[in-house]
Order: sequence, then C-alpha cells, then structure tokens
Amino acid sequence: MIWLLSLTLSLPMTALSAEPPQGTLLVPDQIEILPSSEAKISVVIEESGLRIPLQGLKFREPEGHCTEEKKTRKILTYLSNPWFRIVHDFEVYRIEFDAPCTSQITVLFQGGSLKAQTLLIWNVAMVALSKLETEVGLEFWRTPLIWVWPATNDSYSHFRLFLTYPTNVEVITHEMGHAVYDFADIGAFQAGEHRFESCTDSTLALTEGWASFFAAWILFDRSSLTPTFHHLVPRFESVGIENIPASVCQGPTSEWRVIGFLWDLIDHPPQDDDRLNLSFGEVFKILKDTRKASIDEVYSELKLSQIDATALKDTWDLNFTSR
Ligand SMILES: [Ca+2]
Ligand SMILES: [Ca+2]
Ligand SMILES: [Zn+2]
Repeated sequence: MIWLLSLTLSLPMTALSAEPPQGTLLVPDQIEILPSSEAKISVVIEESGLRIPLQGLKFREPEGHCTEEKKTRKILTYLSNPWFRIVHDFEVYRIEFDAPCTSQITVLFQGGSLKAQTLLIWNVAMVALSKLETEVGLEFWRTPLIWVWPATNDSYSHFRLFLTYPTNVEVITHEMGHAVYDFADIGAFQAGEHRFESCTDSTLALTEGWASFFAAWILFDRSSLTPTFHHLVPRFESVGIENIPASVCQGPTSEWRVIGFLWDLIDHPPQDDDRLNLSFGEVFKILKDTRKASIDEVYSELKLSQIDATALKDTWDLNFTSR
C-alpha cells in the first residue's frame, strides 16, 4: 500500500458558503481532460489558486470497461477504506462521473464548499493514518472508524466520529485523537462539561488533553517555539501549548496543562527547557493498553520506563507545579 504524504496541512480554512447537504454524491465542480494513451485520474481541491491533491482514493468502473464502441466510462470512488468511511445518514460519500476512456483526468472541487470540506476530512484522516502507520503501525486499529458528517455536534462515541459544519483541521484531528485513545486503550473515557482554562474531572482532563495532544502531533512541527491552536476552542483566538497562561488552572486536572505536559515529552525546540525528546511512538507504546484514568497515572507509568527520571520530573513540575 502506498500512502502519499505530500499533503501539507495548509488546507482550506476560508469562509464557507452555507451550502446544505445534497445527499452523498459529490459532483465535481470541474473536470479537466487531457488526451493520453494512459488513463490517469487525480482529484484536487482548488483553494486560492493552489491545488491540493486528494490522498489514497481508489477508483472503480462499475459499468464495464471501454470497448471500440464504448468511448466513455463511468468513474466511481467511495470515501471509504478499511480504516474509515465518511457517511451522511449511514450512506458513504462518493464521487461519480463520466469520462472519456483514454485520457488524463483532473477532477476539481472548489474550496469553501460542503463538498470540499468532506474531502478535507478525508485528506486529514489519511494524513493522520499515514503518520500513525509510520510511527506505531495500524495493528491497534480495531474497526473502520465512521465519520458522520455533517453532524449536530463534534464528538466521538463507540467508533463513530461526529463533526459539525463547517469544520477545520484542528477539530478533525482532535476528534480522531479520541478514536486513537479508544482503539489503543490508552485511557478511560469521561465525558461532561469542561471549560478549557478551568480544572475539571481528572479522567476528563486526560481524555480531552490526549485528543488535543494527538492533534498537535499531527499538525505542529515538533521544533516549533510557539505551537498554537487557533480553531480548537471558539472562545479563544489562540491556544498556545508551550507557554500556558498562568491564569489557567494549575494542576493535573487541567486539560490545557495535560496537553502541555504530553507535548513537552515529544517536542524538541532549540534549547528545549524540558530536555525530553521522545517520539510520539515511544509515548504511545508505553501507554497502549494501560487504560489510565488520569495524567497522574500516566506519569506513574512513564516513570517505570527508560525515560530519564530527573528530566521527566522536571517536565512534570514545569507543567503542573511551577507555571
Ligand atoms: Ca517544550
Ligand atoms: Ca521536549
Ligand atoms: Zn474532545
């Protein structure tokens, strides 16, 4: 299997039209056809003059192959693979169109539409999956994850992800982080009311903190001096995870500080003040199948590993006691 990783996550974030859902058929906005002896199809989202290629779509021809008499063919692909599928009311989204038999085809979707957002979800999920495959393998992926789109809330429950319209890469990867947490049995689940800057239930802080940590791993450069979310918490224009404001609740029941602690384990900016530079894979492997109920329990598990104990304690203190 080939996962293409050319996608940078500078994906469409522009204002979106209030286009209502039109079923699950994603009709291309434009199809470019170049005569060619070799048939080739690519799908792109066009955004501000840039063409962002869709990753890992597999096309099929449901109505037979081209013949001497039959010069066009129906092209079909579903937003579905063994790891996830994107659905609307239980029906999988699909791209379907007629195309000449011998041609190179570029299928274009304009950014800023519900269609483009559906494809954005697909692309972000594929990038995250590819990163997981490279760093930890996909054996832990228990079952196809169902992305319900658009939904009335952003949440994860029993192998189903729900996303509201419009969405963005930060919310998509955060919700996928919940699925990874569940599939890999990293921790116990706790749902409920929580304010990002306040202390909360210790299991809820770990549940939500892990999900945002996962988003950070997917989206941010680990050498960044200022890793910052801009679309994760509507009430905050920016949510920095390296320098957490002193006004944020202190202690291990703060989901914001849980993110900061987990991020410090894997980040490595110049002059890293926490001195730890683990890979996401190392952290994941230590915590897999441990079903922790709090970041305190995570810390205890990390202490049993090969991680430098002094640096680990300093990193804990940096996030939970001295900030
Ligand atoms: Ca750091
Ligand atoms: Ca670090
Ligand atoms: Zn969440």
